[in-house]
Amino acid sequence: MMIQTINTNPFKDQKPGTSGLRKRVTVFQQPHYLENFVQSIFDTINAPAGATLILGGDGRYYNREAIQTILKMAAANGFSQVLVGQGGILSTPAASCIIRKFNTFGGIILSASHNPGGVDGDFGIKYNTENGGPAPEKITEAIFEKSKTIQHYKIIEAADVALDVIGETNLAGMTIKVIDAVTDYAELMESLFDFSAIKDLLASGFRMKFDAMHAVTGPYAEEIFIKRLGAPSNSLMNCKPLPDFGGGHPDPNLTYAHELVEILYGDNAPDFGAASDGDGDRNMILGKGFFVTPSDSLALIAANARMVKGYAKGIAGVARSMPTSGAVDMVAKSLDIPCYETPTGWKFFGNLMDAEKVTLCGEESFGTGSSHVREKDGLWAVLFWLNILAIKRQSVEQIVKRHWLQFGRNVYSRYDYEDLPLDAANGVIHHLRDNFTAMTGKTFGQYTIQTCDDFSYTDSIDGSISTQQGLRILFTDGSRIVFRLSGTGTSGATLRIYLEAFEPDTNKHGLDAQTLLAEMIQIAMQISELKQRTGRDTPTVIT
Ligand code: VG1
Ligand code: CO
Repeated sequence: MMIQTINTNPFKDQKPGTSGLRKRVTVFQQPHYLENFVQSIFDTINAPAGATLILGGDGRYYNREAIQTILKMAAANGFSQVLVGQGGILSTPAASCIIRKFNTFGGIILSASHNPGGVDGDFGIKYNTENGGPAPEKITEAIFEKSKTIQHYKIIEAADVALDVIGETNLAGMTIKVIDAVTDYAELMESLFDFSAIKDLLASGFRMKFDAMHAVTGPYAEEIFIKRLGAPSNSLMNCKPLPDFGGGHPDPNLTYAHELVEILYGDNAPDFGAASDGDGDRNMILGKGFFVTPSDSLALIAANARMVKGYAKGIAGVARSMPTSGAVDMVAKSLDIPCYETPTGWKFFGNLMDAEKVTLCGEESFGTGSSHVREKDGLWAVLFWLNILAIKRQSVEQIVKRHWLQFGRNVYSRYDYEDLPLDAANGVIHHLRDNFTAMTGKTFGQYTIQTCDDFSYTDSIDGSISTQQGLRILFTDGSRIVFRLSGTGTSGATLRIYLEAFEPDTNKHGLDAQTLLAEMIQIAMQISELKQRTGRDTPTVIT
C-alpha cells in the first residue's frame, strides 16, 4: 500500500458552523482543501485500528469526487471498512440510522442541506459520532483547531471505486461495502408507524403530495409511499435526485417550495402536502390551503405521540431549540414531562436523547425528530402526520385548530435577512446587546419589554457551556423577539429575527400570523435599527 504524505498549507477558515463545514463548491475544489479537513477529522477522532466508517452525501455536485477522495484517505488512515450508500448517496437521517444499526465508528456526511447546489452552489461536510448524531461542539472545535495546523494528510494512490452496484470491493486492504440504505431506513419507519392504517387512509380517497425537491429523499419516498404504502405515483413530485436540485433551492418552506404550495392552495387541492430538504432532514407540512408552522407541528406530534405505535408507551420529555415557539412547552406541561430549551442546531439534542431525558425534539427551522435516530428526520415527520391523520380522520386544519383550542396558539414567524455585509450585521447585534438595560421596561403600544438577555446554555449531561446563542427580548405578556446570526450561510451574514406572540383568544385563531405579528415586527425594526444599519427593511425570506 502506498501512502502519500503531502504537505498542506493549512486552511485557516475551516470553522464548522451550526451543522458542519459549509462553503461554495469552488472553495472545496481548491487543492488539498477537502483533504485538509478530512485529515483533521481523522486526527481528532482517533479511530481504533479496524474501525468501520459510514460515508455518503445528499448527491449534490462534487459528492462523487469527494467520496472517492475520502475513501482513499480512510484506507490510508487505517479504517478496515467503509459502508457507502449506493451511488454515494445517503440522506442525513438514513446515515444516522445506519451508524446506529451497524454500530460503526461514526460517519462522514457530505451535505450543505437546504443550500443550493451545482457548480456555483454550496458543498458541506460533517462528522457524526458513534451515537449517529452530529459531533458535539467539543469535537467540532478540536477539528477546527487541527485544520489550522496540520502539515500532512494520508492518502493512497488508487483508481476510483465503483459505487453504483450493491456489493463489496477492496481498496488497499480496506473493505468498501456499497449498501442499500433505503431498505434499512424504510424498515426503521415501518417499525415506528402503523403502515396498514396509513395504507387504509391512502386507499380511502385521501390524497397526498410529497415534494422531494429533486433532492435526496426521492428514492426513499418512492420506496415508502408508493411501494410500501400503495400511494398512487402522482402523489410524488420532483423525486429524481439531481446534482443541482434542478436549479432550485431545496429548502422546504413557503418561499422555496412554492410549486407544492401552489398545488395545496389551488383548485382541487390534495388533503395533505409535504416536502423535505436537500439532505432529507427537514420537513414542511401542509393541509388543504393550510400551513402548519414547524413549532406547532412539534407540539402536535408530542400531544398525539401515544396514538402512534413507536411511541405508545409515552414520551420521556421534549426539547426544542431556543428560537422555536413555546407551543411544545404547553404540551409538555399538560403531559407533566420535562421540556428542554437548547441552542440552535441538532447537536445539542444528542446528549439529552442518549440519556433518555427526551424522546422528541424540534426546531422552528422545519426540523423535527425523535430518538429513533440522532438527526432530524423529514420523512419520519411526514409519516408521523400521516399516522395521526389515519387515526383522527380530520383535516390538517381541523387538527391544528383543535390543538390551539386546547393549548392556545403561539403565533410565530421568522424573518431572514440574507447576505448582509458582515460588519453591518454584527453592528445590529452589538447595538442590541449594548442596549439591554436601556430597553428594559420600555413600552411600545400594547407591549412592554420585561427582560433582555444573551442566551447561554449549560448541557445538563456533560456540563459544557455554549454562550452567545441569540438575543432574547422578552415582553411582559410572554411574547418575545429573538435576534440571531446564522451559522450555515456561505455568503455575507444572515440575520434571523424570530417573532412569537401567545394568543389565548380563540376568536383570533382564524387570523394569519403576519397580521397578528405586525406590531411586533415594527418593534423589532425599531429597536434593532436594522434599516439604518444595513439598508434593508424587507426580509429575503419569511417563514
Ligand atoms: C439553520 C437553522 C437551524 C438548523 C441548521 C441546520 O441554522 O436555523 O435550526 O439546525 O440550519 O439545518 P442557522 O445557523 O443558519 O440558523 V440543515 O437542514 O443543515 O441540516
Ligand atoms: Co438539512
